[in-house]
Amino acid sequence: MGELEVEKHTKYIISVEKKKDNFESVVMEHIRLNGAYWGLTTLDLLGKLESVDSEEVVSWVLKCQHDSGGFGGNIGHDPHLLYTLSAVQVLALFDKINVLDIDRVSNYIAGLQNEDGSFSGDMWGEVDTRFSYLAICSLALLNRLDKIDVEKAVKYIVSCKNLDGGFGCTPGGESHAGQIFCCVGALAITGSLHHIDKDLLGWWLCERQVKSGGLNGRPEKLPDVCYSWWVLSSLIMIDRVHWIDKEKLVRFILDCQDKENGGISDRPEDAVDVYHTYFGVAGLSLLEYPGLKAIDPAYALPVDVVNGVFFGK
Ligand code: GRG
Repeated sequence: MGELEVEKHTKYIISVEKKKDNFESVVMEHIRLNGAYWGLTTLDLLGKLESVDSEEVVSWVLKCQHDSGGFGGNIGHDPHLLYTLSAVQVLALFDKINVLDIDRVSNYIAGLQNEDGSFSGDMWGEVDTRFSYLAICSLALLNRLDKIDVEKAVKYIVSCKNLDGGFGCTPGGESHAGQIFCCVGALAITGSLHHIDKDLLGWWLCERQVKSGGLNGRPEKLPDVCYSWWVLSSLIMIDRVHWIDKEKLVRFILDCQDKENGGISDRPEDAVDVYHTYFGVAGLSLLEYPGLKAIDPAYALPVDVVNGVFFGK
């Protein structure tokens, strides 16, 4: 298993940021803003954020903004809530939310709320509880939750709750750990966790741990490092994280490292990428791995960054 390869992961993240023509950069072209959030948050958790030029990052993020006020995944791309939250989070990492025209961004987000309280991800109208989380988390960080009907937003999320205690994309949709994070996160941010049966959901979530120590996203599926975030953050928010074997999960994540070139993969021996590197390090942070900054389970940002947003530095 060994230790967390902090220096190698730092080098790996910086190399992905710089390269524009390798396979990983090309397949991530349309979600580069998400990639920036994953990579930069990883660097911050590792205590290495100063290795990037913050002015360069902030000016690039602003170039991804669309006339509507929302952000695209890269310069000139269409806006979507998926990239808008990443833009807000990246700016928060550098204490630069104030460079935004906050009303313009929050009007774009609020304009995507539907009559039943749900959110569309963009102007094309797809509805998903992921988008409820993205809207609520972004507006909370922008201090503009008052622009939406929070009560209706909560009611819609609760309508996506299943008999097994979990949540799906839309009412009646299968419970999935990723959607559960979105729903629990949005309920936590809006002070609505009382809508959750914590023992029932906690039981479903802790059953996600398989023999190797890794977590899967739903029954009978393979474990994947990213669920170390989706499952663990949800368990923490409902106060049931002591129901899994933390040591075994730490071991699983560390076994997914590329110990030679840095980066973390979905499962041991697979190819690494920035997404799994982030969720591996974020999972270890939730598990209180020594030397890592603490991460907030609802806002998915380092705790000191969240405190800076709400209480000032
Ligand atoms: C700020 C951390 C953060 C998130 C933003 C976009 C979003 C909000 C959350 C996405 C939640 C989600 C649905 C995660 C699941 C991602 C994933 C691994 C999907 C794969 O699904 P399947 O069915 O995989 O291919 P399984 O593991 O079920 O086989």
